[in-house]
Amino acid sequence: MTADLFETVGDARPPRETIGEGAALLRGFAKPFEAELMPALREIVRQAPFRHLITPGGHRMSVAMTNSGSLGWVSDPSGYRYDGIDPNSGTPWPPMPPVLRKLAADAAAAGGFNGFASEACLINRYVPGAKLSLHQDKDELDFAAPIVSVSLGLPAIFLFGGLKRSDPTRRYRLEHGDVVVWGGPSRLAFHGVAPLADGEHGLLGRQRINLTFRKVRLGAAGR
Ligand code: MD3
Ligand code: FE
Repeated sequence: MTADLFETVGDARPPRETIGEGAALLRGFAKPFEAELMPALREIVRQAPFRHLITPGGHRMSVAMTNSGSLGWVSDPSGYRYDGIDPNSGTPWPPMPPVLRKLAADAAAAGGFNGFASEACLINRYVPGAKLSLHQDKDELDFAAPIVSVSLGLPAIFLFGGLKRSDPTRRYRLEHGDVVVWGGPSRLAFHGVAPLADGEHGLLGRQRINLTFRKVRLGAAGR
């Protein structure tokens, strides 16, 4: 009766769910980090405020972004790239606080990837209506390392597709504290986020924050 186990204990959200080859959904994994995480994020945003990047196609993204770590993801009319310098301040991105580093490494290990040393933490902020169109994350040089994503605040509908843009997508509701580890063949899967529904979150108010931890460079140990 193992198939009935989750029903019998009344848990509709098992703690670890395999949602694709190399992709693990860890419900609530970030909750124990919450108390340390929130002030650390506030400090990053103080040093490098959220901004709406312009895509190479000239569109202003509805999601606002900033970064922490030795590298940050940026987009401007000349293209997408990783850069050690925040173009808004002309200074390095705020360093990755130990609590972020540990959350990413612990989650990666729980997802089956030991020794994950992330160099970049991209921080996305969604307000109601903001969305992220279907895309692949392929501006990194190291596809052997996973990407770890942490959802905070309002819930979002995450779209998870295949290796081709035209592949069908599955929908997952990602809630505050949920963590997903995307490695192996899932690393290059198309994915996106549906327009954020309005709501009010007890801790974060009317927004969703998503952290994505990335190892960018080949071979180099993350810093
Ligand atoms: C699947 N962020 O920043 S996190 C992104 O919720 C991004 O803000 C979304 O996609 C967000 O690039 C989704 C989940 C995610 C992140 C990276 C992936 C899923 C992924 C890389 C490969 C496959
Ligand atoms: Fe992405």
